[in-house]
Amino acid sequence: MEQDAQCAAMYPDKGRREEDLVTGPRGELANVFVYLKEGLAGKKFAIPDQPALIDQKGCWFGPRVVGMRAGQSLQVVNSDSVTHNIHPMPSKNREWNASMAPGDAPIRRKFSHPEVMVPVKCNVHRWMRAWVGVVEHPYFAVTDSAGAFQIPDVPPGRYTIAAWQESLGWVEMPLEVKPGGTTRLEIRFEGKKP
Ligand SMILES: [Cu+2]
Repeated sequence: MEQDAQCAAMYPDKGRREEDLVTGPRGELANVFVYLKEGLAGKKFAIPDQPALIDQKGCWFGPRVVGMRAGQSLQVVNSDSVTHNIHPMPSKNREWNASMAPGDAPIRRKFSHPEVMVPVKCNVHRWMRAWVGVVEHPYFAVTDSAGAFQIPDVPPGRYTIAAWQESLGWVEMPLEVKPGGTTRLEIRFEGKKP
C-alpha cells in the first residue's frame, strides 16, 4: 500500500489486515461463499430490484466476497478521496472496468450469466481484491466472522452444496432439506496442501 501515499496515510500504524484467509479462534472461516450448486435445475426465480453493493473504501473493497444474482444490478460506490478502477475479470461474462474518481456517482453493472467466482481487482491498487459469486437462484450466502451462514427458505429436496474460500478452494457436500424446521450443516475445509 506504500505505493499510494493517500492510501498509506489511511493506515498510519500499517495495520490493514489481509483478508485472503480470515479465521476465528477455532478456525471459523469468514468470507466463504456458499451456494446450492445442484438440485434446482429448471426452476426460475425473480431477480431482486435491489442491487448488490461493493464499496471502495479505505483503499479496499468491501465486502471482500459478494453474492448476487445473474441479471441483478451491482452498485459500485467510491467512498474514498482517491481514484479507483474496479475491474471484474469474469470468464463467462463480459469483462469491464470503470474508473471512479472521488465524488463520482455510483455506477451500476450486471453480470448476465451465472459465474462463481468472478475475481475483481482495482487497476490502480494491486492489493485491492474482491470476489463476486453470480448465481441463478437466491440460495447462497457468505459466512460472517463467526464462520456462520444461513440460507433461508430452501425448498425441501436433495442438493449439492458448494463452498469456496479464496485461499482454500472448493468443498462440496450433499445436502438434504426436509420440509419444515432448520437443517444444520457443518462444512470443513482441509488444511492447505504444502
Ligand atoms: Cu483502488
